Amino acid sequence: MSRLKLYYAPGACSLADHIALREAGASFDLERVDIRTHTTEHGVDFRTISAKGYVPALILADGQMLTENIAVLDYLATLYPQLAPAGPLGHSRLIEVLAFVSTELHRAFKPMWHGGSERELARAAETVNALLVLLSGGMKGTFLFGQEPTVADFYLFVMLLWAERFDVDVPQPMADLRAHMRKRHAVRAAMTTEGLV
Ligand SMILES: N[C@@H](CCC(=O)N[C@@H](CS)C(=O)NCC(=O)O)C(=O)O
Repeated sequence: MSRLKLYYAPGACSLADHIALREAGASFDLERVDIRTHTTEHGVDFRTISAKGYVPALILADGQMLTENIAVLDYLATLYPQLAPAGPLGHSRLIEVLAFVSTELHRAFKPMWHGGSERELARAAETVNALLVLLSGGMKGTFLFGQEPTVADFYLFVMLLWAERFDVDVPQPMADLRAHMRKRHAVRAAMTTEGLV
């Protein structure tokens, strides 16, 4: 059995998993991946490690690899229940939000990351804003599920950093969530390690 190991790219969606590991106080290793060249910081072709070629990829204590952010964040929330919403429907609600963030919100940024036309960028910004308005309507407190953040907030936080980067307007509760998240020790540590601050 060994430590968890996260393959990440600075500021990418893997930042959510990185934050989760730090918030949980986990012992883990990190390896940076250049997602343009698919090369790890040790000069290895990342596609020989994960055929999918994208981050996050989490190596579990028994050596298995887990990919797909919904699965990785769900795994971390199961391992560290303080990062999951409570209640009988907690797990289903968590998956509901993770799926929304992944398949609706994350996907909506594609034109911004992949050189969309002016028109596509404007439409993407509108979509991101509308999705965030929808999500903020269901917030139960400062964070999505109340006064403590869960892995879903970490994923959402990365999307809110991307919104800032691409000058997308976000509703006030989302701007507040982003500001609260930024103040957290684990978040600052993760962002500093990734060279984002
Ligand atoms: N389906 C994957 C997508 C992950 C993803 O889009 N990762 C991006 C960074 S945010 C990446 O590594 N892109 C590089 C590539 O696709 O080659 C998931 O949900 O985890």
